[in-house]
Order: sequence, then C-alpha cells, then structure tokens
Amino acid sequence: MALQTPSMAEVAELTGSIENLVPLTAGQYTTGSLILMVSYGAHFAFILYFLMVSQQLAPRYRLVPIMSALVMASAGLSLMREFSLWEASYAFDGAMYAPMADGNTFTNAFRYGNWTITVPILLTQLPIAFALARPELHKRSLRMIIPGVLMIWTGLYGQFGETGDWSRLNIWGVISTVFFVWLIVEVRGVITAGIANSPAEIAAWPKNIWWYFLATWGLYPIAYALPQLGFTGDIVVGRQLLFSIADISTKLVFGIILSRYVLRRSALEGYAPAAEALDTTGAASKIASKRGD
Ligand code: RET
Repeated sequence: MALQTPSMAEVAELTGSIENLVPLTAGQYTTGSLILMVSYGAHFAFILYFLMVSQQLAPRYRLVPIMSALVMASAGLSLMREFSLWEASYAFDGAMYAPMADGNTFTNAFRYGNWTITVPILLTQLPIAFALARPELHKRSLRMIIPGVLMIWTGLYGQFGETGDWSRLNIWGVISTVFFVWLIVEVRGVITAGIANSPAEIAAWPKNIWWYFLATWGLYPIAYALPQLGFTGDIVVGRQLLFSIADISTKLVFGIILSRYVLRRSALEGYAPAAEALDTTGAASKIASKRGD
C-alpha cells in the first residue's frame, strides 16, 4: 500500500490554530497585521505612562501602576511575537494571502503563556489598591491566583482543539469556565473588602470596577469559542480584534482606572503631591504667594 502524504488542509488541522487553515484577502491580512501592531504599540507606550503616574501616589500605592508597567512590557513583547508570527506565516500567492508560508505556523497559544504572568499580577493589583492589610492581601491574592492559573492552563490545552476537535475544545472550555466561576467568587470577595475599606467619596469605584472586570474578562471565552462559527477569514480577523479589545481593556484601561482610584485615594488620605496633581484651582500656589513665598 502506497504511503499517503497528508494534504495541506490535514497538516494545517494538526497545527491546532484556525489561522493555518484559511487563506486571507489582502484586506483581511492587513487588518490582522494592523490590529496586532496597534496592540503591542499601545502596550509599550503605556509603560512610560504608568511609571510616571506612580510618582504622584502615596508610597503604599506606587506598586499599583508599577505592576501595570510590568504587565505592559510582558504583554507588549508577547503581542510583538504574535505580530512577527502573523507576518511570517502568510505569503501572497498573486490573489490571496496563503497560510503556512515557508512552513511557518501561527498560534495563539503564546497568549495563554503570557496570561500566566499577567493574570496573577492584574489580580494582585486589586487588594493592593484597596489597601488591604498584608496578611489579608497575601491570602486573598493566592486564592485568586490559583483558580486564575488553572483557568488559563485548562483553556490552553483545550484551544488546540479549535481546528475541528470540538469535544476537546468544549470539554476543556467547560472545565476552564468552572475555574473562572471560582475566580469570579474570589474577586467578588476582594471587591466587597474594597468597598468596606474605601473612603466614602470613592466607595463607588470598587463597585464599578467589579462590573468592568466581568464585562472585559468575559470577552476571552467568546474569542475561545469563536472558531466553532466557521473557518473563515472574517472569523480569523474578528477573533484577533476581540482578543485585542480584551487585552487593551483588561490590562491598559484597567491600569488607568486603578491608577486614578489610588490617586484619588492618596489625596483623600492626605498625601500632598496627589492632592496637587488633582488640584485645578492653584490653591497651593495662591497660599504660597499670600505668604510671600
Ligand atoms: C479561556 C478558556 C475558555 C473558558 C474561559 C477562558 C477564560 C479566559 C480569561 C482570560 C483572561 C485573560 C486576561 C489576560 C490579561 O493579560 C481560558 C479562554 C472562561 C478570563 C485578563
């Protein structure tokens, strides 16, 4: 019996990423490049922002934007890698951008690897911003990190089923969702502690952060399930867009929100540089000139 060489489609299916199955139009290919490029560019740019704002904060809160800067660097590098991989994996054949150029395959698995670093940092930012006492902070962080990491690793294993092994995709997706629900319960506990512990003027912030957390973290399972709607260029590009919106919301905008919260909090707790950063009346300089300084 002659040995059958597998077809390109069969090989692509084995790579476990729908990106390797679908030829893209020039518009889709360029849109995908653009989405990935804007994502890593935004993450890198905001390293500077977070390092600068940390200087306005009371010392106990400075770690919050510094942790955002770490997340920006880590996610930026990972997204830059996804961008290079995207560029290397497609070749223009005269009509379409064909996948698996020069044997290069695309994968979203690096994202999941990166979340293993960023998710524990993002979760630990919350109890630090809410000024929970250290023993409580350590306990609560660990209780969020454990389901968070298990959620990611079970999802990482399952996502290799996205090229057609729906039982792998869905069974591991459900297992991952169980860890997500456990994580949500733990985050709610931290939010409740944050509401109790916030100065009255900003007690609404933890409540709003809670809804923001649910809405933005909830985008990832949608991106995970999306390949089941079909192997098309629009799904490939739409999913990169969804991942990017989720990345910018859960890391970058989340970091800005937490930085503003701790700035308000620093000022309310009497830290003068934070009060000055928020002052629009020039009160400090008026007092100074009245004194003749
Ligand atoms: C997976 C698998 C399918 C089920 C669920 C998932 C949830 C993923 C989440 C990821 C959050 C990532 C963040 C990254 C920031 O850098 C793993 C897709 C529920 C919630 C916030």
